This record gives sequence, C-alpha cells and structure tokens, in this order.
Amino acid sequence: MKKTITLLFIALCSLSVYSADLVLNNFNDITCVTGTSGSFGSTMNTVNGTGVITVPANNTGEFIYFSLPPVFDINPYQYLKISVKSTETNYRFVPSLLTPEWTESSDWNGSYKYTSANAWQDVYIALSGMTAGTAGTYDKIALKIAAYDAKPSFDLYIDNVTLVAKYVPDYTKDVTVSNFDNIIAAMGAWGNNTISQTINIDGTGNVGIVSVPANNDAGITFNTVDKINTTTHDKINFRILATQAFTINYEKLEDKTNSAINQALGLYPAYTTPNEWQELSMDISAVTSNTYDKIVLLAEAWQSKPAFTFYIDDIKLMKKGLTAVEIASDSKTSMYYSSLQNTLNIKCDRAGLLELITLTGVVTKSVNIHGDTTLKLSDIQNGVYIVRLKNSGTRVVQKIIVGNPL
Ligand SMILES: [Ca+2]
Ligand SMILES: [Ca+2]
Repeated sequence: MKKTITLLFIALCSLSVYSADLVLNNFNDITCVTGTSGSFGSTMNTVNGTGVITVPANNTGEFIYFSLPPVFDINPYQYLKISVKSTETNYRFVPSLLTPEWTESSDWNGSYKYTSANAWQDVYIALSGMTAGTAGTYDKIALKIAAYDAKPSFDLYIDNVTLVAKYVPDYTKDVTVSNFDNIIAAMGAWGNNTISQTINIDGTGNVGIVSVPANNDAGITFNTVDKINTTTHDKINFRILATQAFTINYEKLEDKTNSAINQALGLYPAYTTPNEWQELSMDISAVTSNTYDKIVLLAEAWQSKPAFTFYIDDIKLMKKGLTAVEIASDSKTSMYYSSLQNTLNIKCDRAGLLELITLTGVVTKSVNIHGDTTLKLSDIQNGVYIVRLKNSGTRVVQKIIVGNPL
C-alpha cells in the first residue's frame, strides 16, 4: 500500500459509548489538518461543519484516515457509515484497517458506491469483509476513494463518519435482514447493475433501489448476521415495487466467506403487480440448516426487455409457525374483519392506538381505542390493509381485505 498521507484526524471528542454506535467524526468540532495528500495532490478542509476533500481527476485512490480510540476493538461493529455528497457519482469506497505500521485489510469486493447526484447519501461500508483482529490490533480506519474512469476532479463532502454497532437478531421472531432504514446487511451487487439506498417513494423510511440493465439481469446479495437456521425460519420474504412485471429467475444461498458452498433454490418468485408493492416469499424449509449466511437474488430483463429499476425492502427470515401477516400477537388481543357488516372487530383488554395502513405504508385511519371495539370501515376504500394495534408492551399486526370475505 502506498504511504500517501492524505490527512490524519486526531480529534475524537465523543468516544464514551462503546456498546452503541460510535461517531468517529462529524466535522463540527474537529481539529482538522488541512494540507496536501502527497502524490495525489488533493486538499481537505472543513466547511460549515462538513469535511470537504478535493478528489483529483481519474483518481486511483484517495485516502482519508480516521483514528480509533486506544486499544480499540472493532469486532462489535458492523458498518462504517458515512454521509457523502458530490456532483460525480458511481465511484467506490474501499475501507482498510491500519496500524501505525500500515498493515491493511481491504474489502475490495464490497461495492460501496455513491449514487445520488449532488444529494446527501448515507453509504454503509461493511466491516465483515475485513480481518478485525483482537482489541488493539488496529488504530485507524483508512477510507480509499476510488474514482477512476477519467472522472474530472471534484469536491467530495463527507460528514457523520460513524461505526455502526452489530445487530443482534431475536430469533424468537421474524428476523429482518434489511429494511434499509437501519441497515443490518451488506448490500452487494455485480455485473452492470447498481444497488443503492434511497428514500422510499411512499415517503416512509428508506428502501433499496436496483437498476437492471436492458436485456440483462441484475444480481444482488444480502448477508445475514448468522447462519440461516431453516429449522426455526423456513421462508425468506421481501417486498418489491417496480413499473413492470419480472421474475426473480435465480436464487441461491451461499456461505459469505466461500461462495463454492452454495445451494440454488429454483423457486423463481414472480413480481406480477406493476406499480404496487408485492410481498414475495421463498420456501427454504428444505435447505440445509446452519450452512448459509448470504442470500443471492437475480432479477431478469432478458428477451429484449428495456432497462428498469425496482425497489426492494423488508427482507426477512420468517419464523416458522408465525403466519406471514401476524408479526406479533398477544393472547389477550384479537381482531377480525366482518365483510358482512364491513366492520373491524377488536377484542383487547386495554387502551391502544389502532392504525389502518395501506400496503404502500400510508396510514389511512388512526383511532385511539379503550378496550373491545367495533370499528365501521364504510369510509375506507376496498383493498388490502395492514391493521396495527399498539398498546403498552404489545403490538399486534394483521392483514385484512376490506370489501372481501377473509
Ligand atoms: Ca457535521
Ligand atoms: Ca424500509
């Protein structure tokens, strides 16, 4: 590795929290070293509490260094999260962990791209592809900005550099692999497609967005925190929104450290309802348990189909025995929809907030209830809704079809 020193940030002011996320630098109160970066000739500054680096044209690797606390253990952390903004897009970030002797452990295989032209974007850089070592092994993180391909020189704004703590799944429930709001799985991509995270078009939280090239396909991968136990979790569900119908024409589970250990699923779930969110489900009950920790999905646009993008969200391992619509339940609470009366009938023994939510996440009705309740739905359009009842300590979620018998 070249010892091209861009900058070394030593200001680590708020490092008291180790079990939660750790902010390495928010550039508000930094003692920032402004200068050149050796042979690459860039400069770095802070502007209005944000770091600004001038990336040279056709840059083969610009480094920014962030110091870690003394005798630091990086094992409890899963991501390096950065907020970035620039006019240029589709350049990569490659992380390394360094000691003063410049040892590095790069994750070149990760595809951590900035894609949102001139808008702030959170980029999550997985640490799982690097050798973390024991506490004290490394004392800084180097972030390489690889902007090749004859890109012109540009300014890269960076802020909120944070180590995100590892997610600890609760295997008594459905396990979320990624909802893109609080990412817990690395997003990978290959081929010509891109995947990134964007604001959900329904305005609720974040969502993954995948670009499929024309007459091609787009492969995306999601790592799970632990090996998938198919004796407790027997389905993988995810939600898709696209402007055209398409098929997930290849699905595979892999070992994330050795892709030769894999099992194709051959399930081909189809997205059939353009412009509506649709939940797809893949049965994995026959898959070898405790062997795989990576989900591979390939969306097709063969046969001269045009390029398209699709949104993906709520990628979950579904707990066996829970129905897909019943996320949590409480023996003291139940509800059912009467198509004859067009009423929602709720039995519960305490007060709570009842919400009727469309499949695109819009809350269409919100009522405070105080025990058993019969709610007329004559003001609600026919369709599929999620009913969510929240009260102290419990949350009951159920899908109903208004206007049709259950
Ligand atoms: Ca800041
Ligand atoms: Ca989401």
